[in-house]
Amino acid sequence: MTQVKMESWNCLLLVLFALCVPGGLATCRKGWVTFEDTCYLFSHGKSSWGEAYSTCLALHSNLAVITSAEQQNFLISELTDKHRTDAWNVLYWIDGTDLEVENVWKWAISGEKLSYINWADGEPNNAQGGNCMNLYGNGGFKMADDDCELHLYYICQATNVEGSGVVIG
Ligand SMILES: [Ca+2]
Ligand SMILES: [Ca+2]
Repeated sequence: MTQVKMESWNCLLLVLFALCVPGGLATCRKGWVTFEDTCYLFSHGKSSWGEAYSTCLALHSNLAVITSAEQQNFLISELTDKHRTDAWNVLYWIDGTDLEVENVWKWAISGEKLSYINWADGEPNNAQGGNCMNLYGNGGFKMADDDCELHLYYICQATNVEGSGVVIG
C-alpha cells in the first residue's frame, strides 16, 4: 500500500516538473537573468560608460537597451530586490547616450532614437555634462543622465543564444 502511494507521488512530481519547464524563454549563461527572449547581466564591478560598453561587447552582448515599460519594470524589480539596503547610492549604466546631439537620446549600439523613455523625477538634467544614461537607484531605477566618466555598475544584455552558434561560456 505504501509502495503504491510512493509511486503515485513520484508521478505527480514528474508532471509538475514538466509543467514548470519554460517554453520559448532565452537560454542564458550562468549568472545572467532571463526576461522573455533576453538575458541580463548585472555587473559586480564599476566602470565608466565607455568601458562598460566595451566589456558588454566582449561578453557577446551590449549595454541594456530598454524598449518597453514591461522590460523597464523587470529591471526595476530585479534591481530593487538586489539593492534593498543601498539603492539610494546605486546607479547602473545602460546603452542610451546624447553624446552626438545634446538632449537627442539614442541607443549607442544601434544609433536609433529611443522609442520608449521613462526618466526619473528631475531627469535628464545634464548635470556635469551628463551624456550617458543609467538606471538611478534614488529615482526608483528609472532613467537618468550622468557624466560618462563616472564609474558605475552596468547592465549587459544578450538575446537568446540558443542555436545561434554563440559559444556559451
Ligand atoms: Ca546630455
Ligand atoms: Ca542627471
